[in-house]
Amino acid sequence: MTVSLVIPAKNEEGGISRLVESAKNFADEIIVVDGHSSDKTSQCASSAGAKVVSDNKKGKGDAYKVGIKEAAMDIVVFMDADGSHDPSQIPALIEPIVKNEADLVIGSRHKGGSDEWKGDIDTYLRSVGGGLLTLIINYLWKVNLTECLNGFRAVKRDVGLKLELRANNFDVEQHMIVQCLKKKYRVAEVATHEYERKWGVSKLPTYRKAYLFFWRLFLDVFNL
Ligand SMILES: Nc1nc2c(ncn2[C@@H]2O[C@H](COP(=O)(O)OP(=O)(O)O)[C@@H](O)[C@H]2O)c(=O)[nH]1
Ligand SMILES: [Mg+2]
Repeated sequence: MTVSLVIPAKNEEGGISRLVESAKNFADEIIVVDGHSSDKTSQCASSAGAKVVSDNKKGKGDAYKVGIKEAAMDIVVFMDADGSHDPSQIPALIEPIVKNEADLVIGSRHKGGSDEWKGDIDTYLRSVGGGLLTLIINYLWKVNLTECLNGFRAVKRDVGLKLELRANNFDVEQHMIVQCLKKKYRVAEVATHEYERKWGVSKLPTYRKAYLFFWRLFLDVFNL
């Protein structure tokens, strides 16, 4: 099966070229969805050989939707643009789809470890919040996931196009899982490792945006 790699990127000029170069052996096409970066993200990605498209200025979820529509291959792999994910893990990530055992595969940091969890308040909040969301999703949709927020994931393109994703922001990760489960698609997990962001700064202010995730779950539970 062929792979489209979709990389949402907002102000990631620090290393996007290297990332695109290092991913070439693991994808049949690379699409960088630029979030109207004020730096040279778009030019760097394009010179490194990626196809560059722009999102609609609504956030990471918006970038995912643009990326899925743009992708032309059998499987769409999503990977962050900050060096947190290792492209050499793509073959392992897509394996359950290739074996026809899953339609969506989430990279699990619980199973593969994360260098971003440093024991400070910010990562503690992310860990507790993410754990609570996963617990509720597991309980309501009768699954056994260890993780619902990792951006390193793979979905069958035809399934991705049918998901009717509404989330436009960082809440897209959990929403994609819930939409799959509601539509009876198979969701699997594979252990992947998360590295520390290697350049630039995070675009997710944990305290100010925490409500987003629980609000999305509320909307999803009540089909709003
Ligand atoms: N296209 C696009 N990408 C975004 C946007 N916001 C964040 N990203 C990208 O989404 C990925 C994850 O964001 P990041 O700031 O690392 O979040 P964190 O890992 O939760 O701290 C990175 O590749 C960002 O560049 C956006 O509004 N548009
Ligand atoms: Mg990051």
